[in-house]
Amino acid sequence: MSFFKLEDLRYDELAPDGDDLQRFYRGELNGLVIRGVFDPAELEPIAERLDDNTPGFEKTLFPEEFKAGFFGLAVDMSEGDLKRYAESAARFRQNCRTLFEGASDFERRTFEMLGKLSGGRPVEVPEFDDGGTYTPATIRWLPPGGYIRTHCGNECMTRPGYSHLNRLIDNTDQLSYFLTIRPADTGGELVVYSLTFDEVEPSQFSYGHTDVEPSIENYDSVTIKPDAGDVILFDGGRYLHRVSPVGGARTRWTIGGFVGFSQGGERNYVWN
Ligand SMILES: O=C(O)CCC(=O)C(=O)O
Repeated sequence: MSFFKLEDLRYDELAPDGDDLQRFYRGELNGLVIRGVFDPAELEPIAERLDDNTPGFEKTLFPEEFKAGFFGLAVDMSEGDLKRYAESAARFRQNCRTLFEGASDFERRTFEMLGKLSGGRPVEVPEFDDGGTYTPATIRWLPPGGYIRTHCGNECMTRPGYSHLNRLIDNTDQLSYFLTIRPADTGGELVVYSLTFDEVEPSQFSYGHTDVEPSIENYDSVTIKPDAGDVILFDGGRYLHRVSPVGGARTRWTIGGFVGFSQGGERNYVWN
């Protein structure tokens, strides 16, 4: 039996009051591929707009070796400058509405989906005291040759950018969610390892980031490659994971971030 409990279902099969987010926290489920959340035909024009960055998103680069980056600013990479982060989040959300014009709205559809998975709890973007908000997502940009090194979500909680968020969220875990806008022609798979964050040794950190690359292939893994329109929701907080090098001629585009419970568990937060 695999270490990773992965389920696969269609968006139109989701019950209105499922409790899958709780199942993740109880360890009954580790990954869920939700097929057909968006129509692939409405996503290809969006991928083309991203290729040209017509909405004018700001870019953040991953470390140079990844040959990749993302559109928007992620809070864990904000160096604790939450004012700059909130301003960037507002611009990202506006650009994202422009990006999805003519298709289903990204935030509306994603929150609808998460609402169905969260047993009727409210699903919200965290807010700052002055009314500014987090962004629910950023957009991963992996051109041919690009990849994302092995990492996990819960390491983000140790960074200065989480100083406000750590007072709102249940810090036991955070889940990752990604909508595939355009998959890689070849490669670009999500590889999830059996190694979990609590098993990473202090010597396996470099500048506050997990650095497990030399030994990671000793662990069991599962490989997942969702199609355009599918959402992968998985316990990327606990499980170390990476994106394998993108092959072919086209850029792989995904949009997403993190989902977690509020302290007390009465609501779910979505952020990146
Ligand atoms: O784009 C993906 O499929 C996953 C990206 C990822 O793991 C991350 O950005 O943390």
